[in-house]
Amino acid sequence: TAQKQDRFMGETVNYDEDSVPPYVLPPLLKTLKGKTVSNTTTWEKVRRPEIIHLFEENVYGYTPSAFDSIRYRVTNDEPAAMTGRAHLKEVAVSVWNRGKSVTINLVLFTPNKQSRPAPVFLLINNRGKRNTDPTRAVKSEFWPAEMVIDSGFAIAAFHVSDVAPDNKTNYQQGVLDQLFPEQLGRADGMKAIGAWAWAASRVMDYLQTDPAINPKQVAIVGHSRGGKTSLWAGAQDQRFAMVVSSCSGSSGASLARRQYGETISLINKQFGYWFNDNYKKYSHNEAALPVDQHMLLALIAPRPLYTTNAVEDRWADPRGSYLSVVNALPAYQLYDKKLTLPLEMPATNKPVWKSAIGYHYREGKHDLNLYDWTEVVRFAQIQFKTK
Ligand code: GTR
Repeated sequence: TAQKQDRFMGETVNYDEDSVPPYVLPPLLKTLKGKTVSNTTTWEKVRRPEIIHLFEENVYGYTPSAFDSIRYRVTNDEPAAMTGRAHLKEVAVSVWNRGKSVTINLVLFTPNKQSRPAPVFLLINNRGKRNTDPTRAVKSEFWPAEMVIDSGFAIAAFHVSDVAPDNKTNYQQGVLDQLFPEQLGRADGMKAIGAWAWAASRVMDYLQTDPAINPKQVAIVGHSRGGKTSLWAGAQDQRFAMVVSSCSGSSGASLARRQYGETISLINKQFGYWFNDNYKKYSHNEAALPVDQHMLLALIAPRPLYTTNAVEDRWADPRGSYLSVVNALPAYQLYDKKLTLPLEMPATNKPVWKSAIGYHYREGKHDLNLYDWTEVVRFAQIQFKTK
């Protein structure tokens, strides 16, 4: 039988459902002035901006909205890639601010089979660059480009290291020290996750200009730390028409107040450079956090949201992640009164798709694999009505 607790970084890690403390989530549909949100106008005009502000202030930091200029340069163009099935474009997306620049290298395959602009999945790649190999000499389930192309979607990726290296010693080298150095001196300044999400929006700027892409059908995808980032990117930038978050866990989809698996304290100790400095105040102090992660998911409404968990990934608190979706539902219901979800987690390998919400809990370990992509693609075909 599975261990009910563990030790990590000098702390107890809870894996026992019976030891989850009682908690009260911050209200999703009540404004800071105490007004109940009962329609989409109040949600969009008042409550949604309030919640974004709370996440900026307390978790991920502020995202700068301005920069001087952006330029796109195609560095490789192969109209008959993947034995003719796809058009490969590698694009250098360069962003300039006060005389300095950062370049995000985008890999993009679009399907050749169809003539109309394609929907696209954009992966925030937080693993090895070989996972998104443009030559296709290396193929990986983390980014199964051939399968996605054959399903009628384009597939794209950029690597987080172009933007903010995923390391506490040099995460500053990129967007932060080159373009927005003032962020580094602020307790509410964005750090690595903020920078990665910002970069996803710059890639979105490019995708809006590519005639092979349907700009209204861009799905942002991320796994784990990338999944935390896809949620934050999708929450802020409503041009993302769908958000996919795989095994995002603590400070992603999972409810912090459950303190199950990775807690705020543990993530701050190991990965403090992902979040703003204010987030440190909530280590062992979850109840004081004015948000919980269901409010992040709610910011995606009414757009399609697909989240996943894996059985062997208790560190990411699968149940807390599903409960987060359930608690985000009232925001979706402002748009779709009939939408409901089962209160209990679905069985393993039995995806739940209800209107704009998709979720599955699959066998296996912490990963983004072919099972995940296959279900996500099928869900997207329905959402984007491409089938
Ligand atoms: C873990 C971290 C998680 C998750 C994961 C990953 O070590 O504690 O929050 O981000 O890494 O990104 O794979």
